[in-house]
Amino acid sequence: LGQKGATLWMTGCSGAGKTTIATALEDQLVKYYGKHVYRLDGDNLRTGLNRDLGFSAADRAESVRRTGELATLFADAGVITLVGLISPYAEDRDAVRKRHEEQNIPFYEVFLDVPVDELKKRDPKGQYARVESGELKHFTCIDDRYDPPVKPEITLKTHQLAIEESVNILLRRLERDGI
Ligand code: GGZ
Repeated sequence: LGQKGATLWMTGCSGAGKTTIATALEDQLVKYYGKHVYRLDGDNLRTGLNRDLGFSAADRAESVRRTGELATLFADAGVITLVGLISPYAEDRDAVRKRHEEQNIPFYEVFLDVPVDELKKRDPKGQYARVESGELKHFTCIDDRYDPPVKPEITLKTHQLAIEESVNILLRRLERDGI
């Protein structure tokens, strides 16, 4: 039997650390555990598979749906998929969860829970400054809806944890579950 696939779905505001944590986790899973891992995030999806989608509510929903479907296909191929999308709407994330449950694929909703004040301080890409100046509108977690997960499998307060600590929490959970 080959490797068992799974999806770790990281949700949270821009700058919460989705890409950072996913990249660091991918490193560990590949280097020390020899796992087949693939990262799907806004950056590699929005230029290709999702290049027809913008940031309207309908487009974000469709982006989450497509990414969820892709993750289930990867799991079928034995790949551990690390998703990093803001994925702001609870109903879209719940639909992805349901698709995984229907197919018996382990699904972990990972909530990167960081206060907005902290995100504004971090502002690695200057996005929050652009929102502040009025240049950028309908920005998630500022003036566009973000539904915090109600029952996430894992919550990471990345402002209180070192990157390695967050990664270890995820690794321990996967180990515990035999993935
Ligand atoms: C949120 C936006 C928006 C709006 C552009 N709201 O800091 P970034 O720049 O690199 O991360 C954000 C990224 C979010 O893409 P996702 O595919 O993860 O979002 S979603 O799941 O909601 O579809 C941000 C940039 O795109 N961006 N406009 N209005 N983020």
